[in-house]
Amino acid sequence: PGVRPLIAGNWKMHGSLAETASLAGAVREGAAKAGAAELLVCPPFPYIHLVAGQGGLAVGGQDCHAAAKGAHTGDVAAAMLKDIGASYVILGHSERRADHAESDRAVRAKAEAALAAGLTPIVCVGESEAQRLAGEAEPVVTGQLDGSLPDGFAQAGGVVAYEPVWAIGTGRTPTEPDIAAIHAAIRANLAKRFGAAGQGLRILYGGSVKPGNAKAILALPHVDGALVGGASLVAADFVAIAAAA
Ligand code: G2H
Repeated sequence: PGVRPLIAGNWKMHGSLAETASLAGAVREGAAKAGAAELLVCPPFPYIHLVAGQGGLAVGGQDCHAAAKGAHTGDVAAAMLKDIGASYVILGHSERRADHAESDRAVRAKAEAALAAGLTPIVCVGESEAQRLAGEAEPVVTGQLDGSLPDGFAQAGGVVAYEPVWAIGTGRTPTEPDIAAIHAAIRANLAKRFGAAGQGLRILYGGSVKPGNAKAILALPHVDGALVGGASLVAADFVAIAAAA
């Protein structure tokens, strides 16, 4: 019952042409074992075309620009991602918020561009370790949602990813009750803002998801999938995570 889980691999800035082709092939071969979950991989921009359009796997970008086109050297438009076969785009990942000073407002503008191009945005939110220790995780996350999600988000089936910054690539994760508490707060925020449409949106957990912890995390209420970094670079691990959903 409920929504179809989404298991998304964020390949970040990893892989060569050859490695990407082989990883995508191995994930595709393993997809049969992934059960009911929807599988998504998000390669670096130059490799998206390698993976897209071959069936079995949805493909997404890791960012897009807020403008439809124009003089923005080095940037990529949402419509370009759509054009080469992407159906999703990750937006506002904490690494982009940190490396490129992306604000909630900027993320919202990008999400609007994604919706206009027919891409499903996966908007990332999450507290820092200092915010967690100060007991501010929940207001930080709901504040990011208020600022980052555009009005058309729910109607388009947008996805939220909760990624505590201190759990990313560190091997540390919040406790199960802590994950459940934030996911419940995200659900309440979505329901308050979007009504019934907010109830059916998928909320992913991200941050050091591995085959060993996936089952427990994915069984929590309001955890509708995972955004997986490091473990998504090993096809067998990624497929095992999907099988746990
Ligand atoms: C969090 C996650 C994927 P990892 O950034 O977005 O990465 O699983 O390596 O913590």
